[in-house]
Amino acid sequence: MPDAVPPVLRYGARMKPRSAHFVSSAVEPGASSDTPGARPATAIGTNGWTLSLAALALIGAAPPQAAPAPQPTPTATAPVPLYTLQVVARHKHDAAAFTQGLLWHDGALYESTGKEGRSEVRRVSLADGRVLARRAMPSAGQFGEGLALWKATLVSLTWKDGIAYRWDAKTLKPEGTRRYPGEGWGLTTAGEALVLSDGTPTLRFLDPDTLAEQRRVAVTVRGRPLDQLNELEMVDGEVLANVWQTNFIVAIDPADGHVTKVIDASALRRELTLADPDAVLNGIAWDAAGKRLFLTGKLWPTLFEVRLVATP
Ligand SMILES: [Ca+2]
Repeated sequence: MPDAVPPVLRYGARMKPRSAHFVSSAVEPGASSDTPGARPATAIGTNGWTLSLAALALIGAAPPQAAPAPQPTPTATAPVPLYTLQVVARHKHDAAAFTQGLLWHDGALYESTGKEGRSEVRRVSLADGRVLARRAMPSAGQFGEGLALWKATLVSLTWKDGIAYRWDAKTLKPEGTRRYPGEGWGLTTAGEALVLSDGTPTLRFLDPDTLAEQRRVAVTVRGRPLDQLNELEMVDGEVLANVWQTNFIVAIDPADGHVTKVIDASALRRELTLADPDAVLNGIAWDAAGKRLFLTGKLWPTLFEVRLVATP
């Protein structure tokens, strides 16, 4: 097996021979997914991630590894419950939207989209998927990423430019910029902070006004680092995160970063016959007042309202 296999896959492979078969067949020889800043399109097959993440959550702990991180607590290494989804409703979603951020506010969905020249922030009707208002990124060369709401202001990320844009939530009028170091992937609001993912296992907690870093946590599944965290949403005190290029969402304890739930959303992806490998699950919104959880993906024609279902 190539050394480039991400740690989470290696651990999964050690735990169960069947996982090793899937992992080795899903990774191209010589492909690297550990390169900082890289977003490999083909290095990791969805099957490898899928099986290994489920195995990691549910099967006994991997052999101890030499690791510089502090010893995880017993809670952080306990088996992680696996959930599936029940679809409550299906809504239209713009199949041309390369969804990077999604949230619910004031009776509508707000969405940020990616790709150079196609990156926007939008207000979207839940009832029919219509784009009610839209603003393009100021620079056509920028690749839009995550989106969060702070008071009456939307904050959107760019992938590699280190620039966050602020937008009036009512009018989508631009309200200036802020800087942050490193890449921007997902963003959500957690109390008095914004939480940013950047493809690594780290979640950064930022001052919502200045984006100065307040603190950070390392996200772990049973004590092992989990990277590729993408779109985020704060739901009932936990941070939900899409794991990029998989059909999995994890729930993360924002206090210490340990994964408390693994959610298998593969049924949604299966329902949509999408050939484009970029058309992955990415988009989580939570209507806190209505207790409604919405999921969609990049280039998906459907936005799902779902409920979590515990597996035996
Ligand atoms: Ca979100």
